[in-house]
Amino acid sequence: DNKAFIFDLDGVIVDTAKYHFLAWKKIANQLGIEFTEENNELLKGVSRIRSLDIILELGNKAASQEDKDKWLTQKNEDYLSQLVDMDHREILPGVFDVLQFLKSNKQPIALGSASKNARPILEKTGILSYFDAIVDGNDVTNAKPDPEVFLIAAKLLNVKSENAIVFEDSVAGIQAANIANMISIGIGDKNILHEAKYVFDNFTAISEHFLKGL
Ligand code: B16
Ligand code: MG
Repeated sequence: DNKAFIFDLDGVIVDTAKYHFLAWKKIANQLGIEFTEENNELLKGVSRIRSLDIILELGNKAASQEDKDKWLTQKNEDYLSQLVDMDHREILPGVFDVLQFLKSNKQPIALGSASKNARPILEKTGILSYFDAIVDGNDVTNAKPDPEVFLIAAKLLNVKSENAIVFEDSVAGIQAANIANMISIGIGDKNILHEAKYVFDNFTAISEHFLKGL
């Protein structure tokens, strides 16, 4: 049976978490809410709207929809301004080699990200052409751990769920892959991503032999 490889974006292909953090920290501090890197873990893989709600919950603050919309726009403009100079150097270690290996073995590749900024990031880093399908925050209504994003990707690539392999750095994303009955591969800390079928520190730890055996 045909397989498909689905990649999350932030924290898997590029380390944009640091830029999201700086932009959210500005908003939080503006509202008098303390926001640490540890708090930022809660936002990984989570949609922009839900991220703001989590920050407001941390600070025990209520806000009008109008204010929320204003902060969401401000956060995104700030985040995008930090991506202006982004290029291929931002691609995380080993990712390019794995994409190249899969491509040369004619394996279908998809993106499955919560971000609404996924396309420009793939373009800037020069890897857009590796993807046979892109499913991002503009295409889904239900955020991870809902499996919608990965199910749409598998459908676009015409593969059954059990033949789809998902690379994820967030707990919500691993749960989404598991709920979809896909093969979940965590990229990051084993203790945090213990629900994943396999976990690797990063892509340099993933061998061609392992990929072939999936
Ligand atoms: P945006 P992923 C997620 O991307 C990030 O992990 C998360 O921190 C972010 O809030 C979310 O995208 C939305 O991003 O504001 O650019 O639409 O990990 O699913 O690729
Ligand atoms: Mg991620």
